[in-house]
Amino acid sequence: MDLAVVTKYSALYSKPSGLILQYGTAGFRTKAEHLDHVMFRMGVLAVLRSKQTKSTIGVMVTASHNPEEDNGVKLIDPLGDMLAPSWEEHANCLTNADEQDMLRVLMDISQREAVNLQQDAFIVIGRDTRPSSEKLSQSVIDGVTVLGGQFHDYGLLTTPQLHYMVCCRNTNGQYGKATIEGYYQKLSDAFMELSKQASCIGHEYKSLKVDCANGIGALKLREMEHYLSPGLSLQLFNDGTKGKLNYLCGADFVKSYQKPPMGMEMKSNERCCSLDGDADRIVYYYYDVEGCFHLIDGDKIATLISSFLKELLLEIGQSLNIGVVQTAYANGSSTRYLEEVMKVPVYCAKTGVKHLHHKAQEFDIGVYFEANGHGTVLFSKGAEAKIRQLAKELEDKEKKAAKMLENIIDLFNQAAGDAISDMLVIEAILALKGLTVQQWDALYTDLPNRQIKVKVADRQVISTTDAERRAVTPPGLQEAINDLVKKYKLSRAFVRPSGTEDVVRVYAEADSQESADSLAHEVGLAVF
Ligand code: NG1
Ligand code: ZN
Repeated sequence: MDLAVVTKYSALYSKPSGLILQYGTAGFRTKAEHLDHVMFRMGVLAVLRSKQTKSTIGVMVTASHNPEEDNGVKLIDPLGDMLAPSWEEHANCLTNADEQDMLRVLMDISQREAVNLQQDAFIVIGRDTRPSSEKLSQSVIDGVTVLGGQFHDYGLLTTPQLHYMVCCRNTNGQYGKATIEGYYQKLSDAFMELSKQASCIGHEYKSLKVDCANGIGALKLREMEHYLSPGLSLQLFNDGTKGKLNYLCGADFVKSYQKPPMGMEMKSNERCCSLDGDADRIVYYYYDVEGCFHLIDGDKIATLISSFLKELLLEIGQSLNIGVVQTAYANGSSTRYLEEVMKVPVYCAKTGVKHLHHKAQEFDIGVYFEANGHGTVLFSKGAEAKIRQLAKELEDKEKKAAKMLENIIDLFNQAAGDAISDMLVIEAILALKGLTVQQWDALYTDLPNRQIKVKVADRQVISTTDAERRAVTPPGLQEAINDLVKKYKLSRAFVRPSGTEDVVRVYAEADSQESADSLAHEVGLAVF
């Protein structure tokens, strides 16, 4: 195989002059019309990574919660996890190379990573419902085939479904079958088992209203619905038949604006949830009888899940260690509740699930969620084997608890945070514990908080440390933030450059909404 063949075709995918992109929190993202060359080059890079790892690699075309006009691409590594950091660097070099430097960059990557160019390569591809996604995924395929890579195009998939496919293919089907039916079957089997256990103790599922952000989640939940019946009945809103993707709806909108999505019919005390544009995030919410809106975010999801897992471990008499991983965006009340009431160790990682995933792998059971509802639970090989063995050996109450844990393991998508899988876990736990959405919400009270975006000339002038909780540059910024924070009670604030949008994000929390709002505003001014 001769790398020079790439240069013959890459001119067809010309790079807009002067455009420099960074492989950020979740791959490359920008306006869809600027991404053709990136897609072609990422197809090529995926082939090199596949040859090097002798494994199937995934390429997902999506820009998740970003506007419909945007798009993006990310590579999925052999175990279904995010691309290794050294290859993110290669992705940057390749994407930003001028046409005449392409061959040199490709040869450099191949040499440094000792890629055997004669090795076979296999790539799986998925895409979201954006109008630009189909054409862009064709550019990925062109990049794959130019280097002789084999591929399977799954077409429309949620991001976590593609992570699942990659994981299945590289573990000889041990994780599950690498088909969309295999995914539905695995999750619904586990869910229906839990469902039986819930009805044995007199609890039942009710219906759930789901805002699908006018995205892929709607299509996939429609396909999955009959696997879940009788059991859970879903009412889908913002299913893409009328509205625009992520516009005034979806998990990111609900979390950022702390209000319900457009197009959802909500009655008081009804349990509702929102997915994001590629269905890897979920948040819950409801209106109380006084008409007050309550958001149940990723932090409260992590709390519900870890307290349930802790109870089950206690019942089966196992001291497997549980750790919870959050980011700087986690509400201060959630961290306090987890540490002080639940006595669970909590760790703070940098934003982006790749960082949380990595940290969560250190525990027997690692629960990780971003406040925006992106997360999952990882079970170590040892913990999983132990639980499966106990589910066979134990008796009575202990056996039931071990079986529940076993089903929970199968219900989680351990390759990546997955809104559909998380939704089913949450629904199962609520039913098994007989909890209403209000009781779940009442675990603790969130500190009022505000997140805002600030446009600056160059967001990269801001660098941070301590899991993004303190600014290192520009000089004086952190001191200014410290002074502002001192003015408010129970307050905390930080800034960081976004990895998916050309903005600086500001987060503030304080004892009242007014204080959180004005602290965020003042810190925003300090960023200029
Ligand atoms: P950036 O734009 O780097 O803040 C956002 C989210 C991340 C993650 C990624 C990928 C916040 C504050 N940030 O990243 O948590 O979900 O998008 O979708 O929500
Ligand atoms: Zn997403």
